[in-house]
Amino acid sequence: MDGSNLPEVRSTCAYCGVGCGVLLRPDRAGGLTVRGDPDHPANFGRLCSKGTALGETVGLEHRLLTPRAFARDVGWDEALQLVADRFRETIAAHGPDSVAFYVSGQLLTEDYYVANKLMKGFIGSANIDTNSRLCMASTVAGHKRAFGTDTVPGTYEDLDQADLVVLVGSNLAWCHPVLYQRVLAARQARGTRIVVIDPRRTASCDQADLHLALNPGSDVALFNRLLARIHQGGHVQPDFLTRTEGFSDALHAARRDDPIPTGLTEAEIDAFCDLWIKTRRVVTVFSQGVNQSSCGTDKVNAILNCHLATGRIGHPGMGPFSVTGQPNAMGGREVGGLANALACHLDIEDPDHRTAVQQFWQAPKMPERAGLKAVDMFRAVETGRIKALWIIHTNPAATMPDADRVRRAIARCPFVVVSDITRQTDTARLAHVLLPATGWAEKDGIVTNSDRTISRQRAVLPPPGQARPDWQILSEVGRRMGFGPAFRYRSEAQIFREHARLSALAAALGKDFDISGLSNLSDDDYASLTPTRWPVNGPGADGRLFGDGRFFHADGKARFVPVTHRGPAARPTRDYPFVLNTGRIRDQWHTMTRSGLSPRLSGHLAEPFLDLHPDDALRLGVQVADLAQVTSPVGRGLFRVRITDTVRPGQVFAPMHWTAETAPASRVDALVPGPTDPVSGQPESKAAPVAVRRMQAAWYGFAVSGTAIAPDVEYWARARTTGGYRTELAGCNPILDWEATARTWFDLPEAPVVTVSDAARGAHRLVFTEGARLSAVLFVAKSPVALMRDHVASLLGGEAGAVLSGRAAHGLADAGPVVCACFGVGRKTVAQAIRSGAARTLDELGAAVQAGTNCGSCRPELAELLRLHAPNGTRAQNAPA
Ligand SMILES: Nc1nc2c(c(=O)[nH]1)N[C@H]1C(S)=C(S)[C@@H](COP(=O)(O)OP(=O)(O)OC[C@H]3O[C@@H](n4cnc5c(=O)[nH]c(N)nc54)[C@H](O)[C@@H]3O)O[C@H]1N2
Ligand SMILES: Nc1nc2c(c(=O)[nH]1)N[C@H]1C(S)=C(S)[C@@H](COP(=O)(O)OP(=O)(O)OC[C@H]3O[C@@H](n4cnc5c(=O)[nH]c(N)nc54)[C@H](O)[C@@H]3O)O[C@H]1N2
Ligand code: SF4
Ligand SMILES: [Mo]
Repeated sequence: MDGSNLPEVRSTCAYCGVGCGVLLRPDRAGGLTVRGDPDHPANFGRLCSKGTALGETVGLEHRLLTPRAFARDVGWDEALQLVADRFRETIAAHGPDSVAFYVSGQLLTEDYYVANKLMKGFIGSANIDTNSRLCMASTVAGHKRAFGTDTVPGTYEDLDQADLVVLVGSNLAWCHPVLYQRVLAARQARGTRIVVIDPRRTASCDQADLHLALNPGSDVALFNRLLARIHQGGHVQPDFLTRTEGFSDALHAARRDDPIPTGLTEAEIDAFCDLWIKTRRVVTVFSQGVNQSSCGTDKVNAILNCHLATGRIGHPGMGPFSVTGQPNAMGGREVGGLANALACHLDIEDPDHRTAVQQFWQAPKMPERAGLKAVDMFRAVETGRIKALWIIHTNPAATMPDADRVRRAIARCPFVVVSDITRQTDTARLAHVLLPATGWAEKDGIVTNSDRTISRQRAVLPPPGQARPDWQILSEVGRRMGFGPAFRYRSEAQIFREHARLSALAAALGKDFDISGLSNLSDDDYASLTPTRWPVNGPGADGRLFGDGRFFHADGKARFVPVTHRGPAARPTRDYPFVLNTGRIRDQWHTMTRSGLSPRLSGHLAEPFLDLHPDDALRLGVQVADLAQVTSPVGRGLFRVRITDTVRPGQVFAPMHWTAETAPASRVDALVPGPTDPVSGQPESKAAPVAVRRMQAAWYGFAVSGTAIAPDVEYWARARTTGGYRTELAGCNPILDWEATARTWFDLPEAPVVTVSDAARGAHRLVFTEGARLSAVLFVAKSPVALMRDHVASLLGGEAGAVLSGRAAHGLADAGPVVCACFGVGRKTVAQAIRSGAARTLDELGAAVQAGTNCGSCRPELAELLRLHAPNGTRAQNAPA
């Protein structure tokens, strides 16, 4: 069917906190086309690989489409009544603190507001916490300590206008790709310098003038040195200092602190301090390398101290800039989604704030103390203190630290409700009640991005099956629990207006979060709302705050916080000599329930991996493509080894994305004990002591199949391909009958098979056909299977002939793993274009093979390939994007 005449609808990308505007056109067949919204102030038409591939992720195959209770499909009425009854009974028997909600920075503002209102205002407990505890909590706490409010002072324009951008614990090129492109554009336009502070050499280092590979957890020591140098050189701004308190204590602490723990040379530290000090327009961008740390809040304040001392805050091109991760991480902070917050930046432990909100909501009771933070919440589930738990829009059985323990705790909880769009996730498998939510393209609401810009998300597809928006599900449970009048919402617009009205009250109590200018939006205004940055009333007319020296502590001043180096809570030991760092890859989103559905996103990095330094690999006797067994005091995991000097000796890195659904032995959070920051309660997800050794596999395998397989072997990892799935396999026990085994795995009891075996070498190839078409193939070997994987995967459903060789058929080029997701250009294709001399720059590469010419997310990797493969004599140029 031709959908070209359907109008495009403006919405916001489903993924990261950049909050790019998208134009969506439904194709009438359940699909979508997506392009960047040229008018959206976050992206002006740009998108990254994930945004570009959104249309590939809206299929219904994996969707939860009906409510389920105790393993059977039920109607909404039964499901909602069951949830309401069980929560009410539990509260009646054990008090309001015996129940909890664990929610998400991916909820829309309206969903989030209703969840928070139900728990804090009507159930009367503060036991609602969010995955933002694993994400932004240290920044929230650091902002509050310094500014008296949790507010990001700057705007995205500051990145365009900066002369120096410092990325601290941020892999912006992969995690906020469109902002990274804005930084690169500024570099081209005004020569903006880039410094990266990260123990790892990441894609964000590609264009950096300086990369400081500091020791994990030592950021405080580095920024303390910077503060001392700022003072020593006479660069403190005396006027601005009058708007602050506590400078001398912070300076004293900074001077006493020693930069030795950073592991950096004096020359490196000097180069950084000199550049920072001499460049007035400096933006310090920080993210999870700062937040996810047992000293994360101190890291945040160490950075803020330097900006406060120099008055470099709230003016064009300068300021500290915490980039938010999830699409509505900021909105969650606005509605008070954390257990220690109240709506609209108000504080739960302030009696005036509590009373104001209670009156506004006409709430029966309000908790007087903060509720349980995520890690403590799941401990309380474990000990049985929490007896009913509702998990919404997040997958804690995979992403909480000590994930096996969390999984066991949830499994023991007497009553677990999970609202999700995906039928099977690590968490959904543990639910007594499963509630189907509408997904990104099917629901309306608001998100707030990293620079406080409020944007509309708009439904363009009908709700599938019986799915309902999260706010409706929450409101219906609220009504059935007996809180009728407070939850009689008819629309998202009505909820948003209520939230906006409440913000007027917060403003009257001296808070900066003020969107009261939006409280009279008509339904039509709401429907057509264009991106709007808060505060909508009050200060910050140019979108920036604090430039005027007005802060939100009682005396209107900012606070310096004295901080000293502590480093990670657990240090490497003889038994666990490595530090495990974890994080993200370019083309996957968290637990891959959505991005993992896209074949082109899955082609970039198709397997969980462990980056290991060459010296360590040599010492451990581990070779490229071996599997590594990683153990920590709390768990174990198996990962494909990549030997690379992007990590330092003694440090290893593994991505967070794989789960029991996609690679059950490779759940990285099973390894992370996650001690927490004492101030923010945020777990340390990036510095777990581990041991690494080579897995002694009896055999390795690689399979391609039309349907998903989940074999019962030590290791498997599955990824989507255009025609089906590819699965990596390995086992410790010899398998005698490969044909029988493969038939079980593929569920092909009768299909014709051709087997080629070299029993002496333990090598087998099994090719299953249906008619003349290839339906599944399995390669087995005693060592890691060497094979043109992407090529073999592409043969599925086609002629069976060529595959037995495992090499590209004559005349067919093997492209290698996808590097450019937009045009599906493989690594080998790129390397060949470079080696042939056809491409010496990124632009020439684009002209030759199209790679990097659409979203640009792959340009850092293309630049790396240019360096690697440039033929002798033609020095690859590091052309800016
Ligand atoms: N492709 C993709 N993009 C995403 C997401 C995704 O899943 N996939 N998720 C989104 C979300 S929710 C978030 S929170 C953001 C996260 O965005 P980022 O924070 O940029 O991503 P991470 O890879 O988690 O971690 C960033 C870096 O911190 C470094 N690091 C580790 N320890 C330290 C340390 O002690 N000091 C310093 N200075 N650095 C350290 C790591 O080596 C890593 O490169 O990404 C968002 N964007
Ligand atoms: N080791 C380690 N662990 C980490 C991190 C790390 O860097 N290292 N990062 C942490 C961070 S920063 C974050 S943000 C978390 C993220 O971790 P999670 O939030 O647990 O991961 P997601 O995969 O985003 O889970 C979202 C879930 O919501 C479902 N969903 C999608 N759309 C909807 C909807 O509209 N409604 C509902 N109800 N459900 C929906 C999806 O199917 C999926 O199951 O992980 C944290 N864990
Ligand atoms: S940078 Fe990419 S993932 Fe993030 S909002 Fe923009 S298009 Fe979406
Ligand atoms: Mo996050």
